[in-house]
Amino acid sequence: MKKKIALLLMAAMTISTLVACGNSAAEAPASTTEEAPAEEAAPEEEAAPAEEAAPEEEAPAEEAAPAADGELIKVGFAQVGHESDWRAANTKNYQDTFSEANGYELSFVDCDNDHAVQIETVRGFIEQELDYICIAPIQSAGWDTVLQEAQDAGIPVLIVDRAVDADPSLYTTALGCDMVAEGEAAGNWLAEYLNGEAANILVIEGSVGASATLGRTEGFNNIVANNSNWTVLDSQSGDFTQAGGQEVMESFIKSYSDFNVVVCQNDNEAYGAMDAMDAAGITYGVDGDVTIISFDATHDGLQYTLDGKITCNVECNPLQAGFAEEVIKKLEAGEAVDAWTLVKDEAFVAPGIESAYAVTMSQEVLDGRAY
Ligand code: GYE
Repeated sequence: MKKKIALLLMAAMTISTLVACGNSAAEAPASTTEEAPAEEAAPEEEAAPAEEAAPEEEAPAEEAAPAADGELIKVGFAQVGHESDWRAANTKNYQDTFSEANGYELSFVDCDNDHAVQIETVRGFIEQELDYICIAPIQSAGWDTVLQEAQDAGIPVLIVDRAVDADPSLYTTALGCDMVAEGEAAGNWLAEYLNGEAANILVIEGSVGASATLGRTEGFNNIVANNSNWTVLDSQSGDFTQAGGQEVMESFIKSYSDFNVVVCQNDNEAYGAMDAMDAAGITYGVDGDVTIISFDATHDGLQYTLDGKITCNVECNPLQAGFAEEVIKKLEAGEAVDAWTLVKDEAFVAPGIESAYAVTMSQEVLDGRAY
């Protein structure tokens, strides 16, 4: 790329990767804007990922580097935050993929679910004249100005995981799961499962304004509209966190006594919702009064599906960095890239349930889970 000023020196002395998140959402620090993640030092117990990914026996960076000239390719990643297990898996996947051993210098910033921090992070990447910028947008609105700035600076931008509302001509490519299709899969499975039975549904949404939330809500509501005996009693944001899921479920339990379906827009919210129902003596799962649907299908989420607690779990695969790397390799080679790459996913249901929309869960499926 054209902006390789003093790169050799920087490659030798810099690991700009910053880690502001733990491996588990449960360890997540409280969110404060003062603690802008860019300034946080990596916690001591966490080795910088570039070091993790480069054990001594591996080929030296020069040999593995995709850049023709052997220089490290500078990639900035403005990550959403550390709200969920899905996010932790996604972060690790980026850090493993964009390692020094693989030929990259990754500037990773955990934006702590703060849109303003994320915009400023991208501006920082532009000022640092990075070669590529990956953005997992916290919210879909409000991107035009900074995307224009990146374009004016000639830096390719990859919109990853979630989508933006901006004109696609303002960024190079986008990749991720189809959130509307995920919501529809959940709805279609529920219709098949209930087989005409009425549903009083409570929805714990993800973070407000996130495309993952908007898409899953839209998709699910498309199916609700086809089922005249389904009612969505309430729909509130649990911010994609376990604490948020618990809080929203506790307030639902106070307000509604007659519900038989709870839709949680990610696994962590489902864990919180289960805690709230346990505390209130409400039974759930294949043998209980309430059917829980979740999204993400992370390892722990699928364990609950195998155990019959989360009856249906709609996957969103967090291992997406390889798709981003493929785009970057093509751009490095001067090749054209697709405007959009779909990361495919599937749904899973508890043992004993056969579905046209989902795979029946087994120990084998769980064992094969990489995240
Ligand atoms: O479902 C949730 C995470 O954007 C698909 O964000 C992602 C969502 C995922 O916090 O767990």
